[in-house]
Amino acid sequence: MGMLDNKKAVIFGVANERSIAWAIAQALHKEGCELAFTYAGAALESRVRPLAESVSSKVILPCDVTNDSEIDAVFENIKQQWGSLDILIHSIAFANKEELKGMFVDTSREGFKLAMDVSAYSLVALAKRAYPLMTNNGSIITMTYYGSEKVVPNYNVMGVAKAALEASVKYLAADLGQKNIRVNAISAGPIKTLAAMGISGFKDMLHAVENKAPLKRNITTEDVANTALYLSSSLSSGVTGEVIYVDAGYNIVGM
Ligand code: NAD
Ligand code: 0WE
Repeated sequence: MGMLDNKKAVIFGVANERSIAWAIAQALHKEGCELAFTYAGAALESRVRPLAESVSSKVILPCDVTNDSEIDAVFENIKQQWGSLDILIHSIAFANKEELKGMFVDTSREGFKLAMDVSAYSLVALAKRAYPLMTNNGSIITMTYYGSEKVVPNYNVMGVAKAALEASVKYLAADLGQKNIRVNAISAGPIKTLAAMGISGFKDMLHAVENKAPLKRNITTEDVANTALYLSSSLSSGVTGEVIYVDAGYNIVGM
């Protein structure tokens, strides 16, 4: 008997087997949850489809979150195939590479808009379509990072987008609480995924965490997935609008 037997989850943000969203998908699957996956464009389908099929997923759909009609199609499909939805995992972020180096003051208007659209507004756009399907309570989970609250060199416009994402979590939680839908964020420490590739100094950040964090180690996607499982299940039935740190305790240390 699994903790999520008869539950249905849609997962946004698997790019490959290193993705945080993939670890979360596996943890939910182990507990008996049925899964739907989306991929961010044709180029990723060949990566995502085999992963999804390995956890018996039958609903695998394209979804670039900057495109409202693709988002509509995902939830139309879920409505047709499942009739209802219990869990939504949002594990998506994007900024142009040039915005993730140099000075924040040089952020372009277009770069700011794109980072905000993909990394923050997308949670609102997905929640808007998901909540009518969450008829028997629900849990919406997104991924954030400490750079939303403290200045992390080079995180730049992504820090501003994550601040907007975290504020959106609170406003969504306030709206959807009356429908018994909970909305929370996980603030993960740095992990070497595709989204960390080519970030200069990423290795040094991993070493800084090992030295400073109370647990004296970096976190894994499995650490994040365990907290996502808690937030997906009734174990967290009284928790909404929160940011939960899965960062080996890094954020509590002053020096
Ligand atoms: P990842 O590259 O595996 O996942 C990012 C996902 O965003 C990819 O699947 C990509 O396809 C998707 N995406 C980008 N643009 C999109 C668009 N327009 N439409 C739909 N999908 C789009 O990397 P990850 O580290 O697993 O990142 C997942 C989440 O975790 C992100 O929100 C990231 O900010 C957050 N996070 C990552 C770390 C880290 O150090 N890796 C730490 C804290 C939080
Ligand atoms: O949220 C993130 C990464 C988000 C991200 C990464 C990329 C790299 C490739 C968004 N957009 C892009 N665009 C690309 O073209 N993290 C929390 C990981 C991360 O990224 C950083 C970090 C950390 C930590 C960037 C600079 C400094 C620290």
